[in-house]
Amino acid sequence: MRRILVLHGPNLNLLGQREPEIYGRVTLEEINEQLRACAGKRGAELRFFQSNHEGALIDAIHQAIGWADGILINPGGYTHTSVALRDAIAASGLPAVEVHLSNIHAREPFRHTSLIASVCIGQICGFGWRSYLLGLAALLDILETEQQVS
Ligand code: CA2
Repeated sequence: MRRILVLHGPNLNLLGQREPEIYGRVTLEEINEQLRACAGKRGAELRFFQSNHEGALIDAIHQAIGWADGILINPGGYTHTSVALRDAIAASGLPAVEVHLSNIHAREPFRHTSLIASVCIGQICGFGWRSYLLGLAALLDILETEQQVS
């Protein structure tokens, strides 16, 4: 069974309650439910963690070492600022997929740069809550393919 740590960065706990024109009306718990359903169909186990604190997200990555096979992460605003979060993902050695609700490349210039992307397999953005499902599917596909090859 594949085990995935799902990480949600700062302010994502407000999803569905504020700025629906940018981030939609779906709540974080509804996204987690969708992910749980998808993982269930594929025989994967998920752990969820949301924090508004950089260090707490880093601690969660450290704690996932030895348990998780991969990380699905929406780093929120830390995407554009956090060398420490980037270093934690790299140090974990875990395959990670970065997801965003909005198309960060079509927004303000400061959102065009991700410090996280270069330590991830890839980045999916712009599909609203579906970005998470696409990211999970891609991560599980890659983990399953690796198992077949090795
Ligand atoms: O599009 C995304 O998923 C982002 O990661 C969201 C971050 C933003 O800083 C990134 O550039 C792109 C912001 C998350 C804030 O979430 C809110 C949700 C509801 C209301 C207010 C903020």
